[in-house]
Amino acid sequence: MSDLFAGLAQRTPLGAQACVLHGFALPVAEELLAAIKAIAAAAPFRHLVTPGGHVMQVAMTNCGTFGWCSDRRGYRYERCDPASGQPWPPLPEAFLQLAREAAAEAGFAGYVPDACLVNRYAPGARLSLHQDRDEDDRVAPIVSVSLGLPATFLFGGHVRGDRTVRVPLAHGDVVVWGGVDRMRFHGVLPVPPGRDPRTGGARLNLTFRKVR
Ligand code: MD3
Ligand code: FE
Repeated sequence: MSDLFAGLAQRTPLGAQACVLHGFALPVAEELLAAIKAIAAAAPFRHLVTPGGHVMQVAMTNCGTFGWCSDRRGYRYERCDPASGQPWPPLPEAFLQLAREAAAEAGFAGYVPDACLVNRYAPGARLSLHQDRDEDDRVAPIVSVSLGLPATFLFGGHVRGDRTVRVPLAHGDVVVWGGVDRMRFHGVLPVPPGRDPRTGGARLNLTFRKVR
């Protein structure tokens, strides 16, 4: 990714330490999609069960040292895919580079994630309001990359009942949340129906995290 493009990316602030970098991933989008295909071939997308016994609408897989898992026993990070017993696929170099450059652009220099959760939303799928609290590091940013169908992101406060703002996210948008904004409640409204040959008609989201 060129520094020139990074400097030109349109930015929308969401909080003191959170912002949308519009189109920041567009130059590498096809490379990311090819890498997601390879990851899903080794560690297939699956619908996890929550501790409460609900099947998640979003299909998930992981790459990196740690992968996010959920079952009746709880939420946690695991070094191996419970479906295969094998380590999660490694973080592709293109993922690491994009995450590092987006974090730096948002004011977080030296970002090295150790986990990437890959979310796949079919039309109609939603992610209800939650906090990401399974990581040891509660200050390092989370970097999120949206691909495929557009969606509306809900950005809340530090208490579940706080008002939320709606943020439209399109193919290639990158969002960075760290510091004081890291523990905000957030979610995704049901993805509207649409066609997107690039992703087989889905919304894909990469979320980079620093777990340890
Ligand atoms: C905002 N994923 O996987 S981006 C998740 O689009 C998740 O798939 C959504 O929420 C998605 O947990 C939203 C990721 C995200 C992660 C952490 C945040 C957004 C955040 C922390 C604070 C505020
Ligand atoms: Fe989240």
